[in-house]
Amino acid sequence: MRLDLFLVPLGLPFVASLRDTRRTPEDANGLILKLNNQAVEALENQQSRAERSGTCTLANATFRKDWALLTTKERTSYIDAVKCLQSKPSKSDPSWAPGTRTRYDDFLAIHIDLTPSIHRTGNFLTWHRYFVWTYERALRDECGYQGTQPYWNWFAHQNDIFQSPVYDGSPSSFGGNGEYVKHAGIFVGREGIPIPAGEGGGCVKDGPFKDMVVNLGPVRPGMRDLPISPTGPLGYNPRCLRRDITSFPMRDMNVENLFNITLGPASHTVSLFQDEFQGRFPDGFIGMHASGHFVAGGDASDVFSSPADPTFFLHHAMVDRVYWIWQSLHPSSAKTIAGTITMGNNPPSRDALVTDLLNMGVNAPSIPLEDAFDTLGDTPFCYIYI
Ligand SMILES: *[C@@H]1O[C@H](CO)[C@@H](O)[C@H](O)[C@H]1NC(C)=O
Ligand SMILES: *[C@@H]1O[C@H](CO)[C@@H](O)[C@H](O)[C@H]1NC(C)=O
Ligand SMILES: [Cu+2]
Repeated sequence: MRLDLFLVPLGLPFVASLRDTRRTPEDANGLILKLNNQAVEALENQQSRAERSGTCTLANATFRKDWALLTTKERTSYIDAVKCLQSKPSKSDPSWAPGTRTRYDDFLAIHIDLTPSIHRTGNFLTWHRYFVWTYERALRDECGYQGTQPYWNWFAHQNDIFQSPVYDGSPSSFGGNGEYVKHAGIFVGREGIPIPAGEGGGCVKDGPFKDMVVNLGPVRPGMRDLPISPTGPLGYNPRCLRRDITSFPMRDMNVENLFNITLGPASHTVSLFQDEFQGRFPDGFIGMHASGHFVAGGDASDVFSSPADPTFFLHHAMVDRVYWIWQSLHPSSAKTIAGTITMGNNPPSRDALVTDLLNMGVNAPSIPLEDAFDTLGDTPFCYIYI
């Protein structure tokens, strides 16, 4: 497959012209495509100037694609692999996570267990990068999936989220909304930014995950009237997958914000980038990362057990895509980190180190954080986004 077939020729002046005019393009969907092209071009330039080394290069990297651009057959092969993972027996130690039943649960369990040390921390971006990659590898190695991890493009279907091929309820989607259940709304973070209740709230009523059983959680549901798991965070609590899909949080997934974190003032350091990406909850600003979870509502709105919803991995692939774009366009900051080892430094803790290990539990060996900076080169990874 030739990479240049996917690229709109834009040239380096594109970034310069955005900076010069101090004007953001009007359309986030257009901007992300241009940024993606620009990121690939920057990598090509680094490679041709021999600023990059290692075995995985642009010539043999795999491509992660927009779910909307996959064929129906490609989508169903991904969904089949997810359902396969949900049917294979768990490998987790039951004395650690007594609630895990399936290989899918093994991913949910490690995310639940580590939540306080992988969000608003120095390892947030790299831990989630390795997590999504490990899941992609399990789909391929354990369930015969031939494709790559797709992403959910946040900037399409913002006004008609139920038309999104991710949530349209068809057999090649992740299903649509939950059954209507009267509830008091969904609340973001400890600050409790309110998201009005939508038309759902209950069990997902159509699509391939209609009968999915979620075995772990809830731990800290955004839908606060959901009872937390009586058996503890890693205990067995089988139930349906819940959603209350709403485009309300998408007000924070817009072109100004995308521009800000990729090329604008919030792109200048990793600290600004990751903090603006993860929202400023005291200001009522949810930010793109949390907004994507809250669009699905229900189980996805629980910071601990959000991977209960299989769309988690499409959302976090998009988070990783934006991180990858930012790294490619800011090579001098690409391998820097900021932040501590506790969520929002609460309780206060030491700074994260590039030698800290990214722990995947039974899903993959731990690797040092610094091995997850690059998606090419001599890392476990070998992919780019198109
Ligand atoms: C990519 O190509 C390089 C050089 O030809 C090779 O050493 C490496 O193993 C390849 N990597 C993958 C993932 O195919
Ligand atoms: C850009 O990010 C900075 C840093 O977090 C923030 O103060 C500012 O309000 C943001 N600007 C826009 C237009 O969102
Ligand atoms: Cu997470």
